[in-house]
Amino acid sequence: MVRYRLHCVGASGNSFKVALFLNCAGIDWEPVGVNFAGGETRDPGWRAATNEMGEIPVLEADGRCLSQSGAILTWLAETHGVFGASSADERFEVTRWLLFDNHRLTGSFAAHRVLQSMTPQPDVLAYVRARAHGALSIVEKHLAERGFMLGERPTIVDFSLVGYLYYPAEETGFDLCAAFPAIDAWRRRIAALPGWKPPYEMMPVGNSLPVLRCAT
Ligand SMILES: N[C@@H](CCC(=O)N[C@@H](CS)C(=O)NCC(=O)O)C(=O)O
Repeated sequence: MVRYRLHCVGASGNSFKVALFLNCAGIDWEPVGVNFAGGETRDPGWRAATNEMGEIPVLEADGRCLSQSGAILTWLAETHGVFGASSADERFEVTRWLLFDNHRLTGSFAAHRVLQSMTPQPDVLAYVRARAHGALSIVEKHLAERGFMLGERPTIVDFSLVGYLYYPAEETGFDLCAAFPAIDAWRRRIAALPGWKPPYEMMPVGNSLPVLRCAT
């Protein structure tokens, strides 16, 4: 029996953050598809049984349903002793960047990806795009001086921040290779880790978020 079950959909970069940890750590897990487009996460029964917050990812572990990718990553790193902080200072840095990722990078980059599929008001899209560009620029500057976010080894901070950055440019609206060379080199370093796979291969399950899928 597998130890972990991850409730997810292929298009969910937040789920990919957790899947990436599990695969790179060589831990046995299986994806559990969610009918996202069909409203499963809004169903009161799903919320009562799986996640009262109505969100994926949810990691089923030891009879518990864990949610919030940053909290799950922290728990996994502590439980398995890999990809986590190795000092009090690093623990502070991990928390700092996980919060930055959630409210700033993923918070705008993922919103932009969904919004551009829904043809919103151009000024709304422009605002979210500028927020995402600003967050990417901060990460780009940080990575210009180091191999990974906390130095020269990968940690859960990298898995969190990179969560949405392997989806196709046609889908995200950002050509990272051209505009953010340090981010592009960093995501290639992460893609070279044993266990890495692109999101739709890692989580070939579930029912899509409203995003523009390209052919590949
Ligand atoms: N901060 C959360 C964000 C999770 C999240 O936004 N998940 C999306 C799918 S990628 C979701 O389930 N959204 C449901 C909703 O917004 O109603 C995390 O990191 O796990």
